[in-house]
Amino acid sequence: MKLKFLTSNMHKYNEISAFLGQLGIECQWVKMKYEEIQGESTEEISRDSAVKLSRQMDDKFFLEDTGLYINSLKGFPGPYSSYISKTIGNEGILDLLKNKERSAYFLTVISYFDGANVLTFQGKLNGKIAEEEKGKTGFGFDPVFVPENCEKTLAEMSIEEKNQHSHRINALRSFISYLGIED
Ligand code: ITT
Ligand code: NA
Repeated sequence: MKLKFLTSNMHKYNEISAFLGQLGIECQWVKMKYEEIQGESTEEISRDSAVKLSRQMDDKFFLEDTGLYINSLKGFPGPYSSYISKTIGNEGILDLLKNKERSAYFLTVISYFDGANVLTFQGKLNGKIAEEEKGKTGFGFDPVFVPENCEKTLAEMSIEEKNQHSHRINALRSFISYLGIED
């Protein structure tokens, strides 16, 4: 079996293809940077992107959108995660959280175009924002995110370790279970 994953982000591709590879599923990288709407939820951004791209793709594909939701900031940056990562970055997040409660979660919404319709699948990872940046693997907010029941940030983990409980892989599990594949 083969699945097409549309993303500009090599790290996302590496995580997803490592997991699918173990199940004997080939992940084909459609490397493409696309315009996203500034939606009000990760779900809306993900779905809107897939609906628009389905008009120019002649085959089934999936993509995903991910956001970091910080509870004491009422879910910020959430759907603004791309912008915040590019502007204030991890240092800015740490500054905003001085003397604040640090629990947070990642949310990934996979949108799958099945040739006719777009279906969505969600995955979540609970955790907290670290006191300082740590680790060199991964990307984005990984150096400041410590998953629940872990001592390390996601950036101190290998892809295999991150994949054991990540938001992205939780969404992927729900997606492949819909396709009738067992992991
Ligand atoms: P696409 O081409 O797939 O859209 P992207 O890098 O633009 O790739 P997103 O819009 O989904 O991806 O990501 C929003 C922000 O969240 C962005 O700054 C990412 O670096 C960050 N991010 C996404 N997934 C992450 C993860 O697993 N760990 C840490 N940061 C992540
Ligand atoms: Na994106």
